[in-house]
Amino acid sequence: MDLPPNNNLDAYWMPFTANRQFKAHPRMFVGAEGMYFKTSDGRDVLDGIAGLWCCNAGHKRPRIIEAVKNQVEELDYSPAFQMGHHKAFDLADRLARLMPGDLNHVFFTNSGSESVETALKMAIAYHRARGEGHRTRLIGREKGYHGVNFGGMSVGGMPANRKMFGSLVSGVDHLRHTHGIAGNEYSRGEPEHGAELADDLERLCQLHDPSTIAAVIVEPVAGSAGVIMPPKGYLKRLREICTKHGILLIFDEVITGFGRLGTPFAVNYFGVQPDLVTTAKGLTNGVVPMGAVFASDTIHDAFMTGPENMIEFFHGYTYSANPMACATALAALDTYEEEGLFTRGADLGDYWADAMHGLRGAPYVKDIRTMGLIAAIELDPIEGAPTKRAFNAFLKAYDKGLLIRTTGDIIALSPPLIIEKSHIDMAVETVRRVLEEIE
Ligand code: PXG
Repeated sequence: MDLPPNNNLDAYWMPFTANRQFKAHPRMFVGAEGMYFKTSDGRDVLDGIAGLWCCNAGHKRPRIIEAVKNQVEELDYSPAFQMGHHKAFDLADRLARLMPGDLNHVFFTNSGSESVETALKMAIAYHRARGEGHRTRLIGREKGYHGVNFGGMSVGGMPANRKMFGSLVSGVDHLRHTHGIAGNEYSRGEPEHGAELADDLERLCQLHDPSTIAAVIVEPVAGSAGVIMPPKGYLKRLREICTKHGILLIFDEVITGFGRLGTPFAVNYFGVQPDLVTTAKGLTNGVVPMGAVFASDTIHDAFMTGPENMIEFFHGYTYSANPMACATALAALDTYEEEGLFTRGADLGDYWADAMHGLRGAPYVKDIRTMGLIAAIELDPIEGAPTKRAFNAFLKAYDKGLLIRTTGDIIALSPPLIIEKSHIDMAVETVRRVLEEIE
């Protein structure tokens, strides 16, 4: 392993990383192209997770490189407040056309976490704008992940991400999760059992009174907590209950957006229409940080009242609709469209699912779940040492030339959508050998 020029790994405090383990055994990338990363010791590593679920068109894509180069020469920055530039409007318009239904308004952020904060604030402010200022409560779900800022952490339901950070945002409650339902093991696509878990929202409506609830936020497919697919009919039922009680439904599509399920968005896949959608990651192919929140006409229009010289929504970021990000996103959309990547997950879905489910019976495997180009391989934990087996698998896979993600004792795979069958075969065979070799 080549160390950086000054040989010092100490100053960089790495995010969501076992810093001491990493610095004792660093894993450094020095390049990337197509489906592969190049390591500092000269090896090619197959990208099994699209960077971090974001490089949906793979790496070093010509259109994107070109767009970044041109943009930095043309307009490097443009003030986000009270000023505009053409690409921001072009991009918003294009995104609104891509998103089904009346989600016709796009607010730009710089990350998934910021998209979530933005959507939660929009929901509360929307109710207030129409005289329902008593609707302030936010409902998330156990095992949900909505980024790391205070709102998203509070509606999130991953205990490790919450427990160190005090009392969080008040007025938040959580639906029960849908993981581990008997009869749903080894599911392909939507699992059969558990739609009735959506009725948990009725329980929370009883408890808090629905008139106090502003919004429900869920990931259509939960990613970070270990790839948990919604039971058949679950999201539809959630929509119905929200509508019945005047509660907004937010889909957090930071992972599912931009082709991950074989459709442009999970909204297309499930045919359920939320009021707000949060995105990031694949929006720019991961190349420049950017997020986008989609809002329905109804929500947007509720803000567009009062004197015309007044700011309607007191929210935004210095880098909202940053020109570099907009140019990159436009080039990423071009690439996705030209290469049919929004639907490639559907075309390859059966091959992917067959390959992944072929790992049934490999050592420690207790469940496998697939949908689009996502897979979870859930392992039996080492007794008394949760997460260790999967982390060992991660290290071993990296040594064998495959990048995977692990969460708890679950292996997650979500490769670039340009993946070929031969890569899928390689990924599966590597995981199999890893499971045969680890303890
Ligand atoms: N919402 C969802 C559903 C996410 O998955 C965020 C919000 C936050 O996005 P930012 O851009 O602020 O990180 C995410 C991020 C993993 C993994 O492997 C998942 C995420 C990030 C990094 C790793 O589980 N999700």
